[in-house]
Amino acid sequence: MSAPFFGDASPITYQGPDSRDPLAYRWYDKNRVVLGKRMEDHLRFAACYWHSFCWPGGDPFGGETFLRPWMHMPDAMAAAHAKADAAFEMFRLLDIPFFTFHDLDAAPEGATLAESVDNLKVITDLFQQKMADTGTRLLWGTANLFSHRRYMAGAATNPDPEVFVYAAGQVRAALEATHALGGANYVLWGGREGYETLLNTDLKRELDQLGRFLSLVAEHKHKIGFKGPLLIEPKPREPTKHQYDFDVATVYGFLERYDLLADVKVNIEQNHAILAGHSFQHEVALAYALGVFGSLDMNRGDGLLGWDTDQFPNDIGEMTLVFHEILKNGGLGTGGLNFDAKIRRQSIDPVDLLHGHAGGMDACARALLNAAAMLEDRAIEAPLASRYAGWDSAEARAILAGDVSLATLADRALERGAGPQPTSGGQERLENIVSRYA
Ligand code: 3MF
Ligand code: MG
Ligand code: MG
Repeated sequence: MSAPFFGDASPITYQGPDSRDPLAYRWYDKNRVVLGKRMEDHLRFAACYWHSFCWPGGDPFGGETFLRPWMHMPDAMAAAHAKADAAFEMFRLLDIPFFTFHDLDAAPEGATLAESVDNLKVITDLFQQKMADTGTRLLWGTANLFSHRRYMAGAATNPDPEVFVYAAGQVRAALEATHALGGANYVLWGGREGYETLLNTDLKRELDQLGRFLSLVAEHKHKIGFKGPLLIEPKPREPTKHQYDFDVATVYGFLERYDLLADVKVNIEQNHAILAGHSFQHEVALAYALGVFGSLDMNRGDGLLGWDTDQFPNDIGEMTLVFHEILKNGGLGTGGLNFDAKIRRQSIDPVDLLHGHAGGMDACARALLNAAAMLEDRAIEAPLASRYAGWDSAEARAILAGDVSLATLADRALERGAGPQPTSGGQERLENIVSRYA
């Protein structure tokens, strides 16, 4: 066991809204019961391995700023152990119930796939032991099928079937590691599953390849008895110009075409929604409406930047609307709130990681409370129900049930003379209601 990475930092605890302690929870009180459920069980927070423990702080114009000790150790497996020590130290200090990781975040890539798989097995055992010691659980695991140059033209969608085969090797190992650790879900983000130009891309073939790959993963999931859903993470672009998993609606159509709806749901991320030209609330509402809501990556973008900045969330207004969708649809299910978030490049102190996560958790807790109050008062639900009340009549229900022909409706419209009168949508009134809560 190496020296504590976070020095003498003490565990972060709930101290109430009036606390002046910069490292305290003001709203996140994990045992507080909200709408019949403990806050911790509503929110199911997860810290991700990659941004906090694998990213060195580089950007396109400059390299490492963080200088983490495990990034400068000659023995890659010893470094993986030191990294795991720091990660579990952070989980404990935050009292965060879950974590998430990619295969290559946890264990180093070997000279062959067999070596990489062996490395992952060693670290899976280490995780198992650390999880038993601390009670930390795994929200999801995943495989990195986008960083290595072999994947530059895609993993499942690569023009070379050998790359598809290699990706299958990586995913089997990562899925089995996730299963061994009791993971609640398994994620597939298609970072390179897209294209830069159609001049060198056979789009039809690539979609078929992606459909086949996911079907294979679903088959294997059943074979090993993994119960959680597979989650696709929609994102319209970055790194590729056009990604096949563009947004929730596109992913839904894809899942339907390849008959994957029984096994695959979506993992939604705020800035991916924005990059696709949607609001975060839209993507969440649509996923629930289509029955494919899986989980959330709870980080945000920057309104002035056109790329995915993966910042810790702090827009309480936006999050209140998202939690309202979550609560009215019965909660996160097997999903959770994963901070796929990184501290800024200048935030070089270990304690900055604690500030980022604790602030994000607190912001979510506050938004949850706002949304719960709004829902309990039926503040938005009641006006919504009355707006659609006409559809509750027997006559309207018969239309939706398919019992009435177009000709019958047309004759009815002719009989009714002047026709329906429009009513106000009342948007301003509704926005003001939300402002009372958020
Ligand atoms: C990229 C992402 C990804 C995924 C991760 C897990 C590197 O914008 O959001 O983070 O969340 O690969 O699927
Ligand atoms: Mg993400
Ligand atoms: Mg992202």
